[in-house]
Amino acid sequence: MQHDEMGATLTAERAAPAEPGSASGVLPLVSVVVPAYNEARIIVHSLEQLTAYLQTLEDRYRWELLVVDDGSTDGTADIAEVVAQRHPGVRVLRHNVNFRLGQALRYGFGQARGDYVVTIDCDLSYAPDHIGLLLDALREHHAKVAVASPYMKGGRTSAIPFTRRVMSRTVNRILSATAQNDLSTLTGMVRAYDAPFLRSLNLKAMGPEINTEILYKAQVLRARVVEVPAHLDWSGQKERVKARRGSLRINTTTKLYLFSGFIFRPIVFFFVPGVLLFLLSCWTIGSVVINTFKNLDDVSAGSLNARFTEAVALTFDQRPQSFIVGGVSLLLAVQLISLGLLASQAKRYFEELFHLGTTLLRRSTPGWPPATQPAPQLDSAPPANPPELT
Ligand SMILES: Nc1nc2c(ncn2[C@@H]2O[C@H](COP(=O)(O)OP(=O)(O)O)[C@@H](O)[C@H]2O)c(=O)[nH]1
Ligand SMILES: [Mg+2]
Repeated sequence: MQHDEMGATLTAERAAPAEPGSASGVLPLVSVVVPAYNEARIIVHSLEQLTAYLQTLEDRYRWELLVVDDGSTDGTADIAEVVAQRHPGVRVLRHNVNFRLGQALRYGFGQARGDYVVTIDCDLSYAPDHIGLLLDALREHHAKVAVASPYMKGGRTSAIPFTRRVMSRTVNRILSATAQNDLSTLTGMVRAYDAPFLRSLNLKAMGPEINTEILYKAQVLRARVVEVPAHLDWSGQKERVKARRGSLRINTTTKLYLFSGFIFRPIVFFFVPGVLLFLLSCWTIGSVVINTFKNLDDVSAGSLNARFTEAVALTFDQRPQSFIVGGVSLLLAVQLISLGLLASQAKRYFEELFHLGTTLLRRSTPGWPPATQPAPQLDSAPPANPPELT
């Protein structure tokens, strides 16, 4: 992804990223957010695995684990509460009704107190040790987002049903192409985030498309996003695969993600068909013109104007469809290309506003800039070596 020109102020703000907790000698706090919807069958096992893993990180991090039960009807929250009694680090947040994944994650993000936030599936289709890998990558690269990526080089998948695998890969390829970044997995939820960055994003998505919304907004802000090769493994989920309402849900999610592709780069969706239609219109109108000139020799003598009119009429008699196809495709091409230009202009306005809004939000956050970072010296001369952007 690009990580270049932020506005000058934000550049200064993003310089010299502080290691959370490093100044005070307190270990950084990691908030692991686990959304759960009707996971009664596996929640105890998952939470035990996750807490056991998080305990192995305790020499480097403090942690809290937030389960966001999203109106489950199978008692998931009550069961999770039992686990929370045993582990003081576990908290259960509840929605009374199902608000869907995006809203659940946003609720979790709002409640998270950590310096870092990690999101992970309740079914542990990504093993808990991805948490450590993601946090390491985030800190090592001074990134704002680290994404677990089964689709990058070095990543892999196991036991994913064929249609699901093909669909997921295809959607990710399309998104990667439209987003013009070098990420391979844009739809995955298993990620680590720099918490202040995440809180500044003003997220809106209700559903799973929150995952692409975050990446899109990170791209607008030129934030650094890194990928970590991951292993997506469904081999422990045979029952689950059978039980799920499968295709319907995948299809809805696919549509939402493809719409995210449109948000990433709307111009592609108008421009490409527009240019194709324009080529078609050039071809048909071109053939009409050539035919008309050929017919010019065959029509009876008269003024050039009269001959030309007759030649056009003759061409129309010979191939009326070319006139219709050429005319309609030209009209549509002009419309689509104009819409593409308008959409990209609107996107630009949105990005400017989002950039401005985020800057204001960050500046109005109490405690900003963090004590561990030097306040930006707006009056001083720029540093000889520009700080690395993150
Ligand atoms: N809070 C919440 N979590 C959900 C919802 N749907 C799915 N999840 C959780 O999101 C995670 C991923 O869901 P899953 O069904 O495994 O999706 P997949 O791995 O993408 O096929 C799991 O932890 C689910 O419990 C929802 O509507 N609300
Ligand atoms: Mg899953």
